[in-house]
Amino acid sequence: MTAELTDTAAPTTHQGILDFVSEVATMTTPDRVYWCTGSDEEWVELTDALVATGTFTRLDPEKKPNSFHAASDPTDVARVEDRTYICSVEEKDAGPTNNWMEPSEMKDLMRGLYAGCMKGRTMYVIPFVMGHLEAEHPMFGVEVTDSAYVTASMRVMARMGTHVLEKMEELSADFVPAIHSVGMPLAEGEADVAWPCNDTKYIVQFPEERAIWSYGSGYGGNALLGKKCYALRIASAIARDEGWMAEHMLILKLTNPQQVTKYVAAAFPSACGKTNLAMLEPTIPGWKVEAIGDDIAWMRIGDDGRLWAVNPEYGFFGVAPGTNEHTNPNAMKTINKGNSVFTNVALTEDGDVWWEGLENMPARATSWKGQPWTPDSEELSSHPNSRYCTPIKQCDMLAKEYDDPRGVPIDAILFGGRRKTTIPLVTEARDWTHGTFMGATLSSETTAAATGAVGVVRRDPMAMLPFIGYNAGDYFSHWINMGKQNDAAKMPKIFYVNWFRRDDEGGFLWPGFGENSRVLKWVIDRLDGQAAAVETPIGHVPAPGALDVEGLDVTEDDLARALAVDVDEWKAEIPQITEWFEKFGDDLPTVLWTELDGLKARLGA
Ligand code: GTP
Ligand code: SPV
Ligand code: MN
Repeated sequence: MTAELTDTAAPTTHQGILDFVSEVATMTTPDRVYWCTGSDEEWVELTDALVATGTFTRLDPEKKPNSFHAASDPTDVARVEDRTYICSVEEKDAGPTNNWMEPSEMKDLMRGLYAGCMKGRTMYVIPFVMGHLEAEHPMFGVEVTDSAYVTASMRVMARMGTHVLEKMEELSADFVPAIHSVGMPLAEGEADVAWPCNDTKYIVQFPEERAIWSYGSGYGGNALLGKKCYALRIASAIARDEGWMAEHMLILKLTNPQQVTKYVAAAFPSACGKTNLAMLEPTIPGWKVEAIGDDIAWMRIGDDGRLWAVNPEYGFFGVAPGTNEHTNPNAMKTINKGNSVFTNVALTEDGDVWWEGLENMPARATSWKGQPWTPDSEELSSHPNSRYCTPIKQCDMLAKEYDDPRGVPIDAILFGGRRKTTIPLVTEARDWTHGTFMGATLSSETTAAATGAVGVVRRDPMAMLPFIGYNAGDYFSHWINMGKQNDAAKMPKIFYVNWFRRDDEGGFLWPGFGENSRVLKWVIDRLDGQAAAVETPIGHVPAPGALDVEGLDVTEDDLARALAVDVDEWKAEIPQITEWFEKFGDDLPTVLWTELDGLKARLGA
């Protein structure tokens, strides 16, 4: 049995959508075509079907109402960066950091894979909008997918359904056509598996055509095409053309004890703390954080010359392991309200979910791989990249500005990564260009959010390495130009943070999570010159005593080491940065070489 909803008639006269859907149906030959409405009844039908096929297990409604556990195929657990392509017309427009294939060659190859690939399945048509439906230029998409899991998840992560389709029809709107297939057709009478997928995977963006073709994976970033594929890869290419920015950034609202409000955006690589910072519960008295977004920010210059940001998403697709009442109480509250999908975590005997780092470790559970699990088991109960998928509107500390199509004016941008050494807790850039240099040279240890080795230091510019939809050299130029073409005084100040510096025993020097509010306070106070800083070769860092550590349980020594600028460690970075920049040849803005020269001179390197 497949997760099947009945055929529905096309509920639109939008010719472009009708043509797209019929073309894909002709190519992929699904048994049924179902147009999603976004209704509550549809959710019930979809989730019932997913339970019937064994993809979903319903959780105990007393614990997590209207919520489901899913376990993927063990090979389909993360983004596949080596299978992700930017198929620009010219190879140079994909740049040195993306995989590339000539678009028609890629299409021929994928048409071969797509031919008949939805046989035995339902093709779901999901009209969606990234960002607000009431935006000045709403950003529409239509995802067609043969996965009920993807359909259910898209309902949580994006504004979608009949009201979006009606608006597209009314405006005769352009849209990003997005094709997704798990790549596992079913022969007549063949039983389905709980997590259909294919060993062959392609995650393909056509930036000029603004189209997305995805094949073989059911995992979030590979399959929920509104998210990374559209809102970052395609949108970054649109943003470059139109003079705005699509970034891998959280957005938060910060209110100080004097009730002054500031807005912060922060770019950290995958699984490096965006969701946690966005939902932070400050440990310093009188400060308040409200969330606006946890993964993606679209930022445009407003009429007032400031940089205004919106979160284009509608849900959180958060890393489960490590999430608990201490590290992220607001995420816990949000998911405990229910209406959520948990993928690749453990299932407990009493119908709840569990993962490493969560309180109340169960004596027995079923691991994400479907095996009996106990605290003595050698294997993890949950995949390190297991995720919760939960509606953003359930978050009590969501700022009211989330619903404002204009977004919020950003006061500060933070870059950050996961580095055991070298990078201090916080550094302030001297100006926009220096901040762009910090972003362009951002480095971080790889995580389980993408397949491949974990813990390897790599350059991840602006935390966008896997998400820049064009030549990264041109992307750096776009960043430089955003500063040049706009009033520098009105642009956000840029900072670089690192919550992950370690001591000699491998322990974190900085306690992180809620204590990161102390760093936010210093950042905000720097904006109007209230906090003291000292100049170092790499930028301004907190002057001794300038970071509010009242009541913080950290030794003086650890604090000093967390904040330290070690000239020798920085000298060791220089050849790596040089090698990184050389990759871009003439496409690297020369001001970034100038910044590197300045850094070298200041370090005496
Ligand atoms: P993506 O959704 O993949 O883009 O990740 P993200 O950037 O939103 O990362 P997230 O906030 O989910 O954090 C990833 C992991 O880092 C989790 O296991 C967290 O518990 C851990 N983490 C987050 N913030 C901190 C921190 O301040 N200190 C330490 N030590 N760990 C943190
Ligand atoms: C990331 O990997 O940065 C994520 C999760 O936010 S995914 O949507 O799967 O890309
Ligand atoms: Mn992310």
